Amino acid sequence: MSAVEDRFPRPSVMGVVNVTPDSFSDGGVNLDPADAIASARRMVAEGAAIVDVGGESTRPGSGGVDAAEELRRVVPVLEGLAGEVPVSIDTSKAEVARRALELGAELVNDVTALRADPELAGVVADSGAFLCLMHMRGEPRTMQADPRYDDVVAEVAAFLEERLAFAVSAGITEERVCLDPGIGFGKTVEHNFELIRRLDELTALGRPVVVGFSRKSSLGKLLGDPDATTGSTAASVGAAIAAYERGATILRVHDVRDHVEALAAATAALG
Ligand code: HH2
Repeated sequence: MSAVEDRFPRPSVMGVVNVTPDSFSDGGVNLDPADAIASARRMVAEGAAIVDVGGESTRPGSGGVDAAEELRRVVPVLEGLAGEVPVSIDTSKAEVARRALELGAELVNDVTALRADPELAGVVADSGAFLCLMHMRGEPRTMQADPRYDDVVAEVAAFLEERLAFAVSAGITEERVCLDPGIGFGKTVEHNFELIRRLDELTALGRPVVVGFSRKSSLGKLLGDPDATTGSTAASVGAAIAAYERGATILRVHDVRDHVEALAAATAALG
């Protein structure tokens, strides 16, 4: 069983395929399985190391869907990609993860960091899959209502350290786990940028760090629109390159080609 850092050398790109009607930046684009499968294939052709398939939006204000609906959305896509495209399943539900792993998914990306479904840790442990543990303050429905921290980076680091210890205590191999500060999940614009600026405090936990700044509203707000719900590709690329320079291993992005090209240049320049 390889470690995350062997399977995903720095920098690796994770392409986002949301099979949802309501995701914040690409809702509806890939709701038809044929469209989602085509998007995933294109992302891998453009240089993505893996595609993250999700059937539930976690955008601010979102209420979530049940496992049956999530499975209805993602299973045809996973069946279409099986054996051909490396897949991560973006889910918090054991039932969805179990089915996705049967269909060949190699990574479970849980935005609740194993807090939502008590059975998910066992599913990941038994399968030997890779696991991404993400920080979120509160829940999607309410998380953007006045988020406050004394020290956002210290609090995110302490949370991720605790969740990593929990995962290991549940039988998950530490080398298979990566950590994610959860850009936009219960954080202000300033919190999000501070997490990138001080990303070394998260890489110090000893596990590869995933960053998903792509298209997030903080980028639109930074550029002067206080009501922005998304950010541009150019701003996304800028944030991704900064995160890479500060030590991120996996960049979770919607616009794969732009990020792959920018990261190739950044890697060549930074050495
Ligand atoms: N962001 C989103 C969803 N899943 N997973 C990780 N590990 N890190 C992230 O930053 C992250 C994530 C939200 O983005 P998106 O999937 O585009 O939107 P939605 O949740 O509305 O489907």
